[in-house]
Amino acid sequence: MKLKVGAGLLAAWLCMNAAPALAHSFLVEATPSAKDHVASAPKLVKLRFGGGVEPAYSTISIVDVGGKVLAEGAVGKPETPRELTLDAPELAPGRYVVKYRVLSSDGHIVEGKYEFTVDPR
Ligand SMILES: [Cu+2]
Repeated sequence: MKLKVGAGLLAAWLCMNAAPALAHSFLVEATPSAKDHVASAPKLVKLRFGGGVEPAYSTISIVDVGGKVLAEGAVGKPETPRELTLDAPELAPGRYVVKYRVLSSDGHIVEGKYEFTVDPR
């Protein structure tokens, strides 16, 4: 039993550290993207992954610089199985962090985060 748990943890670790060539569902495109400066606040965050993801077991959050979660959730559509979106609340100018933790169709959890900035008008 102990061995089984250890093997599971190792598999998860391997997934998160493996090269993209191994086809796990890593983030391949994001809107707004990392380090983006956007003139007007985005209406939603859209993440596209390299493989299918399971919306029911995935979460995207928008967090302010103080660590406060402003929005959380993940919406997927059957016609775009590699994409997840999250509606954004009204965002004042400033820096924000997008965090994601998604279940890839291959059964692995993929997580990460990045920052974007809403520029002052
Ligand atoms: Cu994987």
